[in-house]
Amino acid sequence: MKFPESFLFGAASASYQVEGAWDEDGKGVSNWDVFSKIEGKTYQGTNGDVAVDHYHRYKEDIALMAEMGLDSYRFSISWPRIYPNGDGEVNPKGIEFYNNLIDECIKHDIIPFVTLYHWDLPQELEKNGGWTSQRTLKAFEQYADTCFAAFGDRVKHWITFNETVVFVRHGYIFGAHPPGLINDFKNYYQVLHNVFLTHAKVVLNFKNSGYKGDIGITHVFSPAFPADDKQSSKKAADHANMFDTFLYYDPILKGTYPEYVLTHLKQKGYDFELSHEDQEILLKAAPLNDFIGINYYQPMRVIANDSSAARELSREASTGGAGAVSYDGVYQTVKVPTLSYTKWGWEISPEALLDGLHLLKEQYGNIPIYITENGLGDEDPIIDGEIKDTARIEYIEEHLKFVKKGVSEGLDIQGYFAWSVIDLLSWLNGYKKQYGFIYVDHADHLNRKKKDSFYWYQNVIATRGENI
Ligand code: BGP
Repeated sequence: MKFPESFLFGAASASYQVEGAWDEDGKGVSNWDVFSKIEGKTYQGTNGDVAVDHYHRYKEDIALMAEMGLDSYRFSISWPRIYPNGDGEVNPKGIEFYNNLIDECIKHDIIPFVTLYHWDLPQELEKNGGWTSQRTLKAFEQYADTCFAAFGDRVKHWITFNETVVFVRHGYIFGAHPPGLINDFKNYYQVLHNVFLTHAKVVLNFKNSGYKGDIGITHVFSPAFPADDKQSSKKAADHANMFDTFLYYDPILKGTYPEYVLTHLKQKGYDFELSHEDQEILLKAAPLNDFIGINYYQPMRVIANDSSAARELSREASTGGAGAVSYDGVYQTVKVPTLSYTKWGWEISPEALLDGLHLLKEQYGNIPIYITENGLGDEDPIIDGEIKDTARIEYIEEHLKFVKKGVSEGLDIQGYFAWSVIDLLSWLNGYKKQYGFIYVDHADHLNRKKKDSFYWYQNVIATRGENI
């Protein structure tokens, strides 16, 4: 069986992780430009000042994507390039850059799939309260409108936010992303709600303005499964799914928050402001019928946290490997010796992706889905100058097999974007953790080189995945 003709084979990136040119052509400073320069926050002090210089090399990169045969390129717009201060004056050079990038994609028959927010917030807004402040929420609506008006004639697929729960949790609980706060639970839940509300408003604005195209949101997806058959582990997995999946899928797909979560938050004094008007807006924008983007890397195998162990707070502990106490202290993720893991301790389980998608279908019906990220972070072996990333090929092939199975079972999966199209800056793991089909030589002027996986994916796309 081949994948349907309309299925998009793509690959992804994000502005801060690829562009560089951090202070060029009128771009404002982002929160990551500042945060990455605080000692100890990133791996070996790496930052995105230059990244892989996609800003200057986008033509070369898109030509490579075209050679690979990509149907679609998912990239994000850097908000401070468009609005250097978050709101106020538009930077024409920022608009020009994304016009060029989009036109270059279209010239090569590559569909641009655009994320509005992949974590680089204008520092001016961060400084003034970030996502806790009404100014930021308003400014995002304005920024989104500006992008729809400038690029909406050519962009037909929009993602409002990338992985809300990740940037908010890392920012307000783990101290590992800006604004670098630790255990600020009250703001954590309030900010989650602020972002979901802003998403809903932007969706309604988009629809009411009559733009053509689809608009969705991308969530990380880490379904939880009990690590053993103890009743306490089952309960822990249910709790994890409530707080780590349904808490952020429900407001988008149902327009409400899970009662289980709201009750817990009230008991702990972490309940957030949810006005009647906000509730109406969430309900109006839900269910989000266009699509939901899913970033899938790994599931969680969990047991109850019976000890008094608290979560360790460090950059390393925030990089997602199994074997940590949950952020709320209720459960622990565990490494199961019989399962396989990446070098960074992320479980490799294509089966859990499909099981998880069925779980979503049970909860929300057969919603249109794009897998907006999936891939293997590795240190690729270089043998005689060739990049032999066999492990990545196996990883993606196995996941695509289960995606195909899902399609054949009737799940509405409309596309698959590998993370990442090119080696790029990992937020907390620098350039050491590679994900791309295209290698970037940091010792030789950031020259690009095709990996084995490049040729493999080229063949998958050309044959519409028939041999997978
Ligand atoms: C997702 C982010 C991506 C990317 C990816 C891999 O959470 O949306 O931007 O970073 O994870 O993560 P890492 O680089 O930590 O391995």
